[in-house]
Amino acid sequence: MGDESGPGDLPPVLKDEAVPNLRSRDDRGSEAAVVFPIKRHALRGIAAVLFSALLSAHAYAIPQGTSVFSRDATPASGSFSLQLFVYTITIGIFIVVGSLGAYAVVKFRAKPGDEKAEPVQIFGSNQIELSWTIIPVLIVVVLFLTTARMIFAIQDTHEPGNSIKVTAIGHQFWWEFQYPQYGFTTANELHVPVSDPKDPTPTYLKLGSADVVHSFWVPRLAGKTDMIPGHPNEMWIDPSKPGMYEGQCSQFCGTEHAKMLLRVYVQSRTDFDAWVKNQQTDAVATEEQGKRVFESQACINCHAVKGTIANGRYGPDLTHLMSRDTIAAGAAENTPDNLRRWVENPEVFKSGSNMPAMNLTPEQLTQVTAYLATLK
Ligand code: HEC
Ligand SMILES: [Cu+2]
Repeated sequence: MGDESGPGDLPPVLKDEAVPNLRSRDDRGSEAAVVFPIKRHALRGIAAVLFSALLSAHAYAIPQGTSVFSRDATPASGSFSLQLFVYTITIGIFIVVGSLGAYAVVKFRAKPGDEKAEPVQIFGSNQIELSWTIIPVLIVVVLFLTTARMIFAIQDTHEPGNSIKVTAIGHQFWWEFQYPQYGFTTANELHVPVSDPKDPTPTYLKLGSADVVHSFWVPRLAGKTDMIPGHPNEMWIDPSKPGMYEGQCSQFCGTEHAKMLLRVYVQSRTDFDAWVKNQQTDAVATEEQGKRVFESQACINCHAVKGTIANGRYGPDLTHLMSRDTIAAGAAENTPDNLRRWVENPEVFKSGSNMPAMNLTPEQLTQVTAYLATLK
């Protein structure tokens, strides 16, 4: 503090003199014009809150797609109950603070004749200061502890011996799924057996990345987990109902991030075993001409087809391409027509994909497509 500091430097409210009414009469003249926009903003705010409540109620009532309110596996139910707890507390805070605010706005409005009156000047209150410091700190501590407890409950599980192991690797802009126990690799569509709560067969995933950071997210089954290059992460799911569960990369990873979709097919044990058995077999090639075109092109530097010379790892494994419902990580349905259009020019479905247009002749295209269609 400098030598000159003294009462003269204090702001007027701290001085022992009357505080001048800061608003001149002229300002007050335009009050009516100010009130209306504020009302309109308030109405818009209320409408927005109601609209989002409606959306949440909808997502809550119809648990499908990628709703964060649905829960079809243990980790998702865990985060759901935590979510409810957090919402209860935060909605409670909203109601208390909102009503106090609304009460104060109505009760302490300027009334005609107030111009000359001086409001009561209050300079601090230990009780109020302490309560609005301690209560929020307690709330934050409670939220922190319950969240930490849930994170550890989900992470520190004992992996049963009969779990399915999958290594999932994020690529720009598709997913690789390796099944080390069964010795095969597939892409974009993960198959797992349904897990009966009485005799759980959970799937444990090791998550990695071939390039940038991606994030594995199937909202109905579990929270997001990042796929970080050089830093393997883990997660598990134990879906209790058969069905198809949609997911999506949830970490911006480049131009086609939005078209990096994934599907989890939860199957009965018999269906899953049959699927595994088929994935383990080599490709049966009956389209010799198409196979020759495929193997004479750069396709084999990027794609693997088990049992042939094609063993590229840069793109998805194509050994059982036709066992998938979609191509290019959900960008298009897997039909012969779409396959042809994709190989002719991947840009038609995914303009930023890392597969180049291969400039095949129409005849070569027909042959390659016929070959791809045999990879069942
Ligand atoms: C430079 C590497 C590269 C070459 C060469 C290449 N591809 Fe691809 N291919 C990719 C990548 C990467 C993807 C995944 C694109 C995505 O989903 O973002 C892909 C995807 C595909 C898919 C969809 C697979 C799926 O399950 O989603 C098919 C089919 C395919 N390629 C066929 C071919 C054929 C046929 C050729 C040769 C004529 C070929 N590719 C040449 C890299 C390549
Ligand atoms: Cu991604």
